[in-house]
Amino acid sequence: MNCAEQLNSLVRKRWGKASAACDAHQLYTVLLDFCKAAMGRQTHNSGKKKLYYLSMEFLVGRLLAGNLLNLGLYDDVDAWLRENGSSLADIEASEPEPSLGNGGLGRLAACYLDSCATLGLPADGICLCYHFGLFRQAFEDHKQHALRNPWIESDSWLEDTGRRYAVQFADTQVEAALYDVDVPGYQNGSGRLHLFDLATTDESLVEKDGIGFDKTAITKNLTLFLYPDDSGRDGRLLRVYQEYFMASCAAQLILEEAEARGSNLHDLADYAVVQINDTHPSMVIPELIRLLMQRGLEIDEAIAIVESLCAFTNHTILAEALEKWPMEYIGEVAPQIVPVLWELDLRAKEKYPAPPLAIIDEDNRVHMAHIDIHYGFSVNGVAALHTGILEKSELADFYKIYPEKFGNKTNGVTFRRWLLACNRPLAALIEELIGPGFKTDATQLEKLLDYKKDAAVLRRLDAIKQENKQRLAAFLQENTGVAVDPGAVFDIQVKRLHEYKRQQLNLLWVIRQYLAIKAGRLPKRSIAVVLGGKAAPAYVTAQDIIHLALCLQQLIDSDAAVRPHLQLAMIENYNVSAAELAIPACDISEQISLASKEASGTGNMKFMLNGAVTLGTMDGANVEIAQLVGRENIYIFGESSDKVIARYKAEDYDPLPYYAIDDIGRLVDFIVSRELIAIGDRACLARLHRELIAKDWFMTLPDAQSYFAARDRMLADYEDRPAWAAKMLVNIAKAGFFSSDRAVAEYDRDIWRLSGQNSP
Ligand code: 26Q
Repeated sequence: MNCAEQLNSLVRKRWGKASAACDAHQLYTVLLDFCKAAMGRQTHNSGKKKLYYLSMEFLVGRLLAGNLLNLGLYDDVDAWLRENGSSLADIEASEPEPSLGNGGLGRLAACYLDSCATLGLPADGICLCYHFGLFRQAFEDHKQHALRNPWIESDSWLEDTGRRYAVQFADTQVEAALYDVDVPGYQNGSGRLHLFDLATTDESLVEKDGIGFDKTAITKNLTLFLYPDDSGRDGRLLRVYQEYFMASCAAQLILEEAEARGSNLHDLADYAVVQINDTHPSMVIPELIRLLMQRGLEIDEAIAIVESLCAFTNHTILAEALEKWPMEYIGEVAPQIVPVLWELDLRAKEKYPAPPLAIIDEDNRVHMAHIDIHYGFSVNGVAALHTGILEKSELADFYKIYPEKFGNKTNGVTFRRWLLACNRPLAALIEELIGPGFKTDATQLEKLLDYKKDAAVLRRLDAIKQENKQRLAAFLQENTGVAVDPGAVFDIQVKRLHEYKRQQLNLLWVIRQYLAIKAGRLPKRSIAVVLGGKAAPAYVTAQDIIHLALCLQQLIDSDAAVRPHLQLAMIENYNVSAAELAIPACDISEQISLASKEASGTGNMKFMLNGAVTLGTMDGANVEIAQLVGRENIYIFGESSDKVIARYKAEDYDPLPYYAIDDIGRLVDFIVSRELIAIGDRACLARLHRELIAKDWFMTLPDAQSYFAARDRMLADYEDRPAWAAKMLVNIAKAGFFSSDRAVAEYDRDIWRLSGQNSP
């Protein structure tokens, strides 16, 4: 039977009718079964040694299209759907989107699983099965509201493995249920994502119209949400429960599987390697030691084994994001690991008595990163600049004692999802020009440079961008109500809301542009500014920035004199699916974090790969993008990370002198203008205004002038259409370095060492 015949027969079996008579959801369920059956026929990558990628987040996004693509079924299925009056794009809308991550760190984990599967590496991801994931964002009264995001249906990608694990908390024992999601590699290979759920989780605990619930009912709430509100003690304690629950499940699974493959536990490091994705899974270290001792090993040996097993990735240098849990919390959650932590701390202090190196500080707080660094064999940052800052400042004391542990692994993204699946027309053009080799060897994209002066190719590149803009404009109309001009320059900033990412700087430019248009200075071409991102529910300034964006959106959209020249659209509930629409349509990629604060960024790589030109600071991986494409193909502005770091050290930053320069003050004051206050909430706008002039912790104002100048220059350069298209082409051609295949191969070469140890 060919693919269409198989599908028709599946439809008949399941729904008792012809395919053409099915609705989208019915077709979706059949495709889910079809895809799962195909994945079931694949053999999982296997070998003696296996990687366990531990992460509290795996932001996988929708899985149908990507899985079909990797399985080589995409074109056949799409053709079959079209014969039946539908298309994959229609069907995809029926797939609920899991939101098992906040942003970059979670999406990175998902990209890495795709690459491990593709490269044939035996690697499984381990995470929790959050029933409602990260909240769904809804806008009401120009403010963010948090709703639950249910995604588990009776037909789903989850497979119940039937495996159950006991996890001991201080006052009760709970049962963990293991669900698996298969991860097919591109054209070959496959891996798994293990999701642990608490068997007794009770969804009815959650209030009807929001995300509130009893934080203390651990046996009912443990796997309801990702990273619930942590502003109070109960919320923080729940986070520790989640972390220990995952660590304990992971440790049990690792030992069980290693023994099943023939390990006697003394040789565990020949069978397993653990990558700890930021500090959230760090309790796996004391838990593994405890379990090894329970199985009869001496403490010295147990510690030595775990030291040769665990590797740590740091994703942030923001002090407030570094986890330090009160020992009291850990004692309340899992008293059995407390003596292990004291022992680890004691041994570290005997060798390295300096207080900044301690695991447990004078206030009895446990520094999670310090466990990983002392008792792991590898520490890596996620971009060259970031690793350098870790070594030179943030973790300098550790770098001095363990220089051999440190290394850089610049992030990467999977080109299957972020080019082949989300931008089919561009992928097809590239294949026509340079052949299919780039799909498995991304460095081959460089061959595109041969077409830098080929006017016909450049025109086609531009036409594809145009087609993608049309598609995004239709989505924005639906999602935001704003009618974006498809002929506009598309300027996009989509990412989590955070002051250091400086969405507020972007909005100051929008205000400036609005005022210019009001004063009769019209841009050559209309400009569509697209924003998107969620803010942590307890993060007031981030909520205020969203409020400002939504107020500005209404101000501009309701002004018939401005609307033809400037549009602002803030995507509601920005998620992976929205990213897949926004990124291919982008002309100007906003990567404007305060230098030194964005560890790497990965959106910057996806935009570049899809032919957007970056407007950015010398931060994170932007530095490496600039090196690769050259200064004529990127727009850099703002102060250097060295200068920013020095400023923080001097503690003498004052926004007021910058407020006084040129028209900056006028733009900042517009936040509390009559026009905006008429639309929004005076208190929120005034609070944001005060924040910017009295504090401005992420130094928006010193970079404002150079940002405005760079953005204006970019818009002017955009008018030389062939020259701009050549910049697009260079960006695509140079993106190969940012493939997660390269990143994962580096992890394997320097840290995991799976290749060579395993049979293919
Ligand atoms: C901390 C304490 C308690 C609860 C939660 C957390 C927490 C949760 C999520 C802390 C941090 C995160 C997420 C961090 C993150 O996404 N970092 C991003 O990682 C990307 C992948 O390496 C980088 O590209 C980004 O620069 C970085 O911001």
